[in-house]
Amino acid sequence: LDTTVLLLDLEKAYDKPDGVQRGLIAEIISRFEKKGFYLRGMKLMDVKKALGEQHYAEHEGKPFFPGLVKYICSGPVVAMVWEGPNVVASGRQMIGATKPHESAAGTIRGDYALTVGRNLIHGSDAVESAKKEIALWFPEGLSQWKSCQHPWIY
Ligand code: RTP
Ligand code: MG
Repeated sequence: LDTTVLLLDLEKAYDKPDGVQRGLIAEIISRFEKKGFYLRGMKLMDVKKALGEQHYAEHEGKPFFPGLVKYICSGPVVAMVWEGPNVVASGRQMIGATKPHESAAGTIRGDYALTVGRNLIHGSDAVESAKKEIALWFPEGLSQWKSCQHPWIY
């Protein structure tokens, strides 16, 4: 089974409503639960600059990099690990395109975000990136808790 890391941004944006003010945490978690994925880890945490830079290292040197790191470090995030068949690909579909105006209606960004700089949620873009990101965001490891063993639910 694949796993994926999702970071729900809870930043208090200066110029627009944010995840906390709009109460989107439960909504986003609910979509992944209803799809049938299995929650392996979740925490609310502040993000230090070094972690933000490491997380977005692939974008270092791009003009939006400093602002992106500042953004992810500017408030607490909810870091989650979800598990299930093809969860990386499915998760990216559920999140929607990077630019909210290109995200399909029905996706998280398509339904709740307006601009690329405040697109609510990160999702690992490949199984390999997910492995690295799980190590980065959950150095303490994941719980081995299993919700149930019914074969039709993960
Ligand atoms: P993410 O990594 O956050 O899940 O987003 P993504 O894969 O859909 O997009 P990616 O290309 O990895 O970009 C990472 C984040 O950088 C910000 N960005 N800003 N101003 C810009 O042109 C620009 N381009 C990207 C977005 O917040 C994007 O999610
Ligand atoms: Mg990305």
